[in-house]
Amino acid sequence: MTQVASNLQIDSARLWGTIHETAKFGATPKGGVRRLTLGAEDKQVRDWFKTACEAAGLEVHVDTLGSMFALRRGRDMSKPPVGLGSHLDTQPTGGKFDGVLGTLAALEVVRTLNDAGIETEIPLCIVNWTNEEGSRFAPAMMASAAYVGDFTVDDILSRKDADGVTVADALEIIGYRGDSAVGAQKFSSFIELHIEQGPILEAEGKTIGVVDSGQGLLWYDGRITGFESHAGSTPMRLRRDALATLSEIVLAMETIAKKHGPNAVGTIGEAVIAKPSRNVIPGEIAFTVDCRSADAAIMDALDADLRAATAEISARRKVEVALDLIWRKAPTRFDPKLVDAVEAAAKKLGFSHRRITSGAGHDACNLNTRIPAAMVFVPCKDGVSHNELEDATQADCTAGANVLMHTVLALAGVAS
Ligand code: HGY
Ligand code: MN
Ligand code: MN
Repeated sequence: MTQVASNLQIDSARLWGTIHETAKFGATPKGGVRRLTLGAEDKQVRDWFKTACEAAGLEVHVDTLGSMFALRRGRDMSKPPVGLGSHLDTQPTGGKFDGVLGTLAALEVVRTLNDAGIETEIPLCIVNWTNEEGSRFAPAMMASAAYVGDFTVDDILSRKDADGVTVADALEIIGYRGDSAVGAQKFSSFIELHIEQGPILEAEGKTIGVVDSGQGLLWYDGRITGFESHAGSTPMRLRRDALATLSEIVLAMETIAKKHGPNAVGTIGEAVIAKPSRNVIPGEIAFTVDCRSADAAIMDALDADLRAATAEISARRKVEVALDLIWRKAPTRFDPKLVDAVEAAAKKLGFSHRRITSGAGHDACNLNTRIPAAMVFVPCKDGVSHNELEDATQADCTAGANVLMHTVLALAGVAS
């Protein structure tokens, strides 16, 4: 690698500036970002991103599910590019860094290589994956899951949000139903920079997380059918109360996750009473469950225990409970050679680092089922994410982007 390349550093102020510039698309009063996938704010940031990529000399194409691919030519265009990037959509109470850091750091890497006049041996391709968050449309990491064949494109296009809008409609409305076939863009490898979204790196005073594994996920749609009746005249012993039933299920989920802990978590993140009224006993509730573990056997145990608990609660309360497993993502073991490349870059740049498992799911976890992939983590304040208070330091974001860049240069090679 040339001396210039070997000592290359990204432009910290420029990266920090782009993170805060794009945070205005969906900015919330508490300093967060609400940018639900394929909504108006997502269109704004996508348009911004396309313009910025083209200004950096990249060829941008969009696939059927709206994922954006920005290609930087290399000396040997016969080789599939090294992929780098993440996502620009956020949670309803999202922050400035989840997904955004990895996508904009990828752009910063390209801008830095352009400034230095460095051509890589094999091409690079920046990616903004559609709907990583899975909040508006399930599942999470939706587009990268379709890219690796976990779901058909038609199945994903038909997925509906709470208002009955399909993914296909939403893509048309914002003008991002692209021409490229899903999966057409090939990669030799994929590296994703992301905030840790957990407390470990900050607690240990480590700058870089060398991510070697990721939790598996189980997502369920639940439906409880009890019986609406008068809140005043129905004796307690005759009630079939859907919300009281759900309350027991929520506490059972917490007990089950703790039983299989520390390597297990469980959350009921959504619950909707069909026809709420203060003086009617809730009869019908839709809810969601998110269970995770880095151990496949624990995932199976979480599933078995949750089903047993809901069956017992349902029978005792004479209330119907349906639990539909809509998504099972196996635990991730990232490609060892790529993990080593990330670790070597962190070492070379002199950053404190440690191997770490990702508690959150990421597009790189899907990519890793088909091509070599790995991730770089940096700390976030108090380990908080999926919260408007999400925060990270400029120094850590810069360190992460430099590790990303030097990992990518090691994988892509430097032609000149
Ligand atoms: O749910 C996740 O782990 C990711 O933030 N979508
Ligand atoms: Mn993310
Ligand atoms: Mn997220």
